Amino acid sequence: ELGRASIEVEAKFTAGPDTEARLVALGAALAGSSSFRDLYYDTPDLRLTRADHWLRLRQGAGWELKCPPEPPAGGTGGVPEAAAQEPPAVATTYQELTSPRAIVGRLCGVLGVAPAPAWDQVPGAVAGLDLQEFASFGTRRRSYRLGGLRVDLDQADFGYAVAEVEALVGAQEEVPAALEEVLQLRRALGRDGATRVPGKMSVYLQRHRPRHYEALLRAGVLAGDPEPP
Ligand code: V4E
Repeated sequence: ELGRASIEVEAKFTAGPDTEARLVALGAALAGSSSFRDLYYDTPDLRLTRADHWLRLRQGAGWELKCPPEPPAGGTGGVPEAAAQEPPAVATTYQELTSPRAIVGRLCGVLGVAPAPAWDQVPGAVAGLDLQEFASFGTRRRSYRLGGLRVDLDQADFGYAVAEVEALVGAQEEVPAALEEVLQLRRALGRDGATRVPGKMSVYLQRHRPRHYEALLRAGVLAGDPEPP
């Protein structure tokens, strides 16, 4: 299972008027434009997102769960306990689950309940686990490809633009090399330096769900602003 895991290494940055020209100059090709709407779900007491688990229905793509990569079996060579508690860094690593069985299994693990037979599809589990929508927003995206990297330039419909460099790898062992590539391209494109750039969700919650946002700051899942807004 872990060998086939889809692990996403990504770093956000602030795009400028020259970002796309820079990408093309570096040899990147426009891979496509898309528009989609994401609906995000959590328990009423926010147990999924406080555990850094992000369940969403992406229009046109289906259900996805973004969550921390599972610790390797055996318990050695994994991320030390302390590192798992650290606030989000400039680059993040998430597993992206798309199969209903994997999604529901992971949700039940986090919530500490046994999967019910009726939860073989995600909507059944969403209803059964009393998950409720807490965020909904649309994104217009332009995607570039450069070697094994993807760069997404996102414009969210609540008035926030953010870009990200992303690598998709199949196994934990490939993460360090991918991380280096991602950070190198981020440096080449952005003016953010070592500054963390908030994702769409962070800004959405801050503006529209301030209590949820505060809860995630306290849980160490989201990082506070490095400077006042
Ligand atoms: C993982 C996560 C969230 C879920 C949304 O992930 P994000 O990559 O921001 O959205 P999007 O639309 O770009 O998804 P993609 O199409 O790339 O799959 S919301 C918050 N997190 C955690 C998180 C974090 N703590 N800090 C940063 C910089 N990013 C994500």
